[in-house]
Amino acid sequence: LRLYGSSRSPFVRKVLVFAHETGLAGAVRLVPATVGLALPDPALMAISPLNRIPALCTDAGLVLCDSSLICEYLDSLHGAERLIPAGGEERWRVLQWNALAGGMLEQLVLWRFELLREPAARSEPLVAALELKVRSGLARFEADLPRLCERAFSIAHIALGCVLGYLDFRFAALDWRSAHPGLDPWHAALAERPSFQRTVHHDPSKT
Ligand SMILES: N[C@@H](CCC(=O)N[C@@H](CS)C(=O)NCC(=O)O)C(=O)O
Repeated sequence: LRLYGSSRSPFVRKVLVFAHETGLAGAVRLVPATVGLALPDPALMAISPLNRIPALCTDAGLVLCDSSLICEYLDSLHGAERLIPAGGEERWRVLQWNALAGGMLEQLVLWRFELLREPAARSEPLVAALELKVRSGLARFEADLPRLCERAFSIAHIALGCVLGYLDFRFAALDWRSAHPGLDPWHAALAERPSFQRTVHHDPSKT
């Protein structure tokens, strides 16, 4: 399995954590790919038409271009307990949390790209709206945390862990721990898992 991605991407991290948790990390080879929202890369687009990472290419020639879709595929490859429940209320709860976390990551990546623009070109109303939405997502997760903790470990736990990890990586100034102290011990425990330890964000341009 070839996974196009970067150690900077929270969506790629989600897939890599999922692969570790399902015992499939050894089967996934990371192929470095760098993306920019306004810099479509024809080589990447030949694999991933929307120029997005992660993209997974299987030996059978399947190309999957969305982190949740890739996780669903990986979940079909192992014999242990599924990290995406197959059915019932459990499935929809977990997918709802995963969707919320995925949406927050999309807002954060947009926000990051906006902050990389020249200050004069930035849209302050857009930045303010992105911050509001991310903070609102965090508040929802803090309120939902007792219910999340009651459930078996799943893609929802991984996705929320990737949101908080990405905030630490790119948005330290947001100081999410002060506003949402309830999430802090949960995240600290999650970050100790080998799957998270082995996939810590890294920016090669800063080393
Ligand atoms: N919904 C997608 C989002 C993936 C995504 O937005 N990836 C970013 C990098 S973190 C990207 O490739 N952006 C480049 C672009 O949109 O051109 C997923 O879950 O994989």
